[in-house]
Amino acid sequence: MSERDTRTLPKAELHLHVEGTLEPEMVYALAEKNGITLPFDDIDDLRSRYSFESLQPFLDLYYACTDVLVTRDDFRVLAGAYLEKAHADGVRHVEMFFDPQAHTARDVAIDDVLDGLLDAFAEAKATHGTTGGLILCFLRHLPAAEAAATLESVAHRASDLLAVGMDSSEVGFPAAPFAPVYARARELGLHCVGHAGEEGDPSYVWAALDELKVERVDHGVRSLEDDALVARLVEQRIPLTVCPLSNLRLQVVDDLREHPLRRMLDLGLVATVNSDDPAYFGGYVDANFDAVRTALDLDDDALRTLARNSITGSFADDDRKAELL
Ligand code: ES4
Ligand code: ZN
Repeated sequence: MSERDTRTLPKAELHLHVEGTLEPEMVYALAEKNGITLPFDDIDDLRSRYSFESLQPFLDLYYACTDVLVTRDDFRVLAGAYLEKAHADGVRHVEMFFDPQAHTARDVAIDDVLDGLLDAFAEAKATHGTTGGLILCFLRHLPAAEAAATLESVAHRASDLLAVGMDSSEVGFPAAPFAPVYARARELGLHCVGHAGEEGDPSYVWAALDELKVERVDHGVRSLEDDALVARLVEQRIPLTVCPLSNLRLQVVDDLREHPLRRMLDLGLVATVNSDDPAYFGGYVDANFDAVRTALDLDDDALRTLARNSITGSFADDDRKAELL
């Protein structure tokens, strides 16, 4: 299958941080519009910083750039630009992460964040028929009490959300304190997902499953170090939202030819391919498909399985899944 063909495969994107779609040009345009001084000399200086030794240096840059997002329209424009690119890559359904605490900490109203993102989804639905929704992520490096307060602040709008998730720094930040927040999210009718096993060892994936009761594991690549964990993920058909170019750029893998994606498929795991933070990691979803197709020499069957997994692993309703499969 050529790059042209992977692009036309109907697929869902299940691991995409909308703040991670902030391209350098938009960072500078929004900074100027909103009167924000950036901690970089200029756009070229910003561009020179896109090489990361691990997750944390990336997150530091990601949060610095996020500060340019202020108004409802900023969020609409950001998400709208992503949804257009995703459509061109054959993405028909998007479950989009956002980090409300990165915005409310700067006194941006959470309603403006939600409304701007929902505006973009409404436009994409009208223009392209794109379906999907929002996944509110808790920042795991902050106290669970702050996550709980964030969730309560939008509890009256739970129907505007699809799920809750958890992201940011992983190692050293246990999941267990967030268990009551996840229980509350379920009470509100929300699905539950979470980042685990990106940099963290398999114990982080066990904790996401057992403490948070996640229905999907975001990344999860380190799960392969634990056979019992793999057996559990296969048995329960828990989807893993894998992000190959992210793993390469954050040095989770040294070389894409060593990426565990092919082994994951061979083991019967429900693996999917996603772009994570495409503005930072060198490409949107089709670039990720293309990179693993080449590096792992994936055949057409494997590529079709990955696209199908993204649809079956989504929270779309059965009618929509049937349409896309
Ligand atoms: C993230 Cl790649 C990654 N890992 C954890 N948290 C994140 N937030 C945005 N991108
Ligand atoms: Zn992520």
